[in-house]
Amino acid sequence: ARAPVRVLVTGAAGQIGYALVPMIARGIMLGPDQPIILHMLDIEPAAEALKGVQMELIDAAFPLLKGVVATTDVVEACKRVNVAVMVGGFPCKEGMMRKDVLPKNVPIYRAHASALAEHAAPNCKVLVVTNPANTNAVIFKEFARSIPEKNITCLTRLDHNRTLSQIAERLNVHNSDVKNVIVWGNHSSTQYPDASHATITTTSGEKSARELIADQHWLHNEFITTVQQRGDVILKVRKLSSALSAASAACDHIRDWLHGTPKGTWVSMGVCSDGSYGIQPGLFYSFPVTCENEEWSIVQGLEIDEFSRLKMDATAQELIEEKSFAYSFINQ
Ligand code: NAX
Repeated sequence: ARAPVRVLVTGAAGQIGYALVPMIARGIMLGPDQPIILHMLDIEPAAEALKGVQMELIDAAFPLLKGVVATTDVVEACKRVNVAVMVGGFPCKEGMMRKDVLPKNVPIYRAHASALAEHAAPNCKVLVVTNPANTNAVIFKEFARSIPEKNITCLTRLDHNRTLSQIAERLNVHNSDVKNVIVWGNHSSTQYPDASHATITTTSGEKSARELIADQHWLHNEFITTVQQRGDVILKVRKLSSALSAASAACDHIRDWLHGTPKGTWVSMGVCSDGSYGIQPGLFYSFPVTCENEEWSIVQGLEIDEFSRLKMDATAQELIEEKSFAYSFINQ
């Protein structure tokens, strides 16, 4: 039998946590043959609720779930974990700016990153979900110097999946027939959902999405804004931010990272820029990546037209500003 993998979810008593932990326990993140020990961290005010989640996990009698650690102790939560999904933190409520949550999340990320750097299993893989996700990843990296930057990523897969679905809906095909969309940049309203390299599987072979969608105006306008603003729309109608789709995207992200992306297919992940596509090194920026042997690499050599260049630079600019704003708190 395989040794269990320890998966940490911070903020596990929150709404994404509540959707995510059963998915992990069912094998959706790491596969149907991989036993799991779940580590769940939350804070004192949520301790009772966390206990309740633990009880429900027990009641669900998941065959793959070999143990549950539910705690408000950061060190206990981080011990020997192989995968860390960072969802805990101060959420961005309706009407709040991303700028407002950043100062609240710096001390939280400092504590979690230091504890993981010291106590996690070697080669622990980290996924930052808490907003502002890209910049929290910068903060994480700063306070977890012993964790290789290759092992730190942030979630833009939800935006990627939203992009796939918008294209599928427009062409009246299933989302599994659409591949190689890209979300560039920040997980924010400046993100650039890009279908210029996307292809559609049709009965007469692979076709480019750009050719099938004759309406370039739609591709350059409504398509982009619909994806960019999808989170706000969900928040308005549900009175709560996206949770099940975020949890599902977190599973997709980790699964593809550890098990590899299918041949000829890429996904979007927020990773530390190495300067690819002219993006400032050190920014956590969403790129198209392929994964193999538990490592991601940025897809190289894609042709970038003038429209894309402007959008990619605008979202990079926002990340540069967020990063320097974050450093004003990191250096305090
Ligand atoms: P909730 O407020 O429901 O849950 C957050 C949980 O974190 C709470 O249970 C809270 O007690 C806990 N928490 C607070 N401080 C903590 C600390 N110091 N240590 C451990 N736990 C702590 O928010 P939820 O809707 O679950 O969203 C979580 C985060 O995901 C938010 O930052 C949200 O903005 C972000 N999102 C990111 C997305 C992405 O694609 N990157 C999409 C969905 C989501 O909006």
